[in-house]
Amino acid sequence: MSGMSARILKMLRNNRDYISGEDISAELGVSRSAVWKSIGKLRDKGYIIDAVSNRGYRLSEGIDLPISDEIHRYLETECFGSEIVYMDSVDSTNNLAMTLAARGAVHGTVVTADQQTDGRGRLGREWISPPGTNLYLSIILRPEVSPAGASQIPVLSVMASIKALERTVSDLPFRIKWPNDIYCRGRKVSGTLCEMKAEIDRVNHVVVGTGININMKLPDDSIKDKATSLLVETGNEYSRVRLAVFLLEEFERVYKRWLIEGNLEFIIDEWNSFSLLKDKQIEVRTANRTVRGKALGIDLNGALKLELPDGSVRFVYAGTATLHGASQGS
Ligand code: BT5
Repeated sequence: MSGMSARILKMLRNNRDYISGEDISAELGVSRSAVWKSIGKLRDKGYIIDAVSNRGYRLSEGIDLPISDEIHRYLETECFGSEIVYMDSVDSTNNLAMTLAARGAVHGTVVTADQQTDGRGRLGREWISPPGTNLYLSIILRPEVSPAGASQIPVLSVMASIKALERTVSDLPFRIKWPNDIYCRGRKVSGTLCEMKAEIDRVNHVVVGTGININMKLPDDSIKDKATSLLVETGNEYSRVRLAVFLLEEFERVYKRWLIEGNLEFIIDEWNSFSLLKDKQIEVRTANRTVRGKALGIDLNGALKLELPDGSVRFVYAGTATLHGASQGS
């Protein structure tokens, strides 16, 4: 947003009543037609600005786009989200974040978008990302840990997502499905895709991309029976901006604690208490095999502990889990 638009927006926000074009142009030292043009640009961005002759302009309401100005109105973090890059449309916020990270974007830089044209899930799967409804947010992290240590970050991010969801709607039964999905009443409401650029002993950067279905009506397609949204579950709409703020605040809190503690011990019990799979018979598909057993919860490294039929315990570091005998996504 241009400097003038931002200053006009600030004046409108600070005045509950109408403010005349004359007063704005005098305050900013610009012509009235320049003021008019900037008001037009703000409207193009989605701000609803009433204009009444002889009275002037009034901001009717803010907008619910996860743009920097809106998020920064509420955000109380040290560095998560200190820089926010917003796109009306992007192939994938993770792609853009990886590019920006490679060009040196600072730790905590966030990329958000109104829609993704090629939103990605894990293993090349698709993430349905329509405009005007959901949150698509990627954050660039530069942890000073080994690549193995960085693989614990998805545990932190999914915990941040579930806390952000609970802050938004306190009475829905959100559950974590290992490794990084959030379900509500048997359907997926959020997913996270973590990507990393590393050398053998050193992490360059990690990008954590989270999608949360907020105001999406169920699309009439392949995910209809698997997905849900806060709107579908409650009948109410929720602010994408506020959810982005909650997510960044919760993520920074848990991330800072993790850096101090040096492992996941502080979070394991809480994570397991949210687990959809704990103590259930499940099936985990890994890159080259399918393992069945009873899920015992996660360990210090974020691996899933699985009790096999012969009583031995196996640690699974990556894969896709389903409840045994249930369809994918249960
Ligand atoms: C995930 O993958 O759940 C990770 C999703 C990460 C999306 C975010 S959005 C911001 C950032 N930018 C990106 O490009 N990605 C990240 P996975 O566990 O592989 O689940 C993918 C599966 O979920 C698909 O195969 C569908 O079955 C289902 N799915 C697709 N879109 C969905 C949606 N909007 N809601 C619920 N389920 C969906």
